[in-house]
Amino acid sequence: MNELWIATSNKGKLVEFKTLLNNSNFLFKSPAELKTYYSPEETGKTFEENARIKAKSLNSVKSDCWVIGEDSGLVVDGLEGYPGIFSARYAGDNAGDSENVAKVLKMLGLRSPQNRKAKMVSCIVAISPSGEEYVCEGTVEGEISKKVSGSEGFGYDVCFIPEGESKTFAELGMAFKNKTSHRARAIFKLKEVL
Ligand code: ITT
Repeated sequence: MNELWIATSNKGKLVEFKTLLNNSNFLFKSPAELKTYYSPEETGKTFEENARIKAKSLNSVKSDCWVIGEDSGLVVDGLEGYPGIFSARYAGDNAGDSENVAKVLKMLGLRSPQNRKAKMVSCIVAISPSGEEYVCEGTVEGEISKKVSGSEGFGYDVCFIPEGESKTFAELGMAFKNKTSHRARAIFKLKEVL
């Protein structure tokens, strides 16, 4: 079976990738299985640049397989697009999900008038065994909740209400999220190139 290497150290992302790609003919691998790979610094200015940095870094040690890198995050209109590409480190380099979420709610609470419109973005860069590169992006529109709610998913799922719903992704659950999320939409495009 062909190997598909997923350049992420985020367990929540990895579970979603495996679920969403599960009917494709690949054996999924991740850098945790390599002793020689270190997560690259995300020095890009866009989701796409950072996804490419991750994909290329893993491709440099796994060039004979399909490799994908993904950069994702939350873009909040009322925070001028922040946390955006800084989503993983919004509350500081060592911040965890709950601290990042708390900072988004706090920063929005300080704004008047409040604009809670937001979107989640997933940008995947895939590199084929012959070195061709493909970019697949997905977004889901929504808004930031007033308080955290729900227990499924990861990251900002506890404070993101997708458009047309009144509950957060974390309350709506994984089956719902995997049908409608930014990552589901990006992976739908990815499946066409794999
Ligand atoms: P890798 O770079 O190793 O893939 P990471 O967690 O650092 O892992 P990113 O740089 O792409 O990943 O940062 C994404 C941030 O956005 C991180 O804080 C996630 O928790 C959050 N995020 C990404 N996808 C999300 C989702 O589907 N739901 C909620 N939050 C999400």
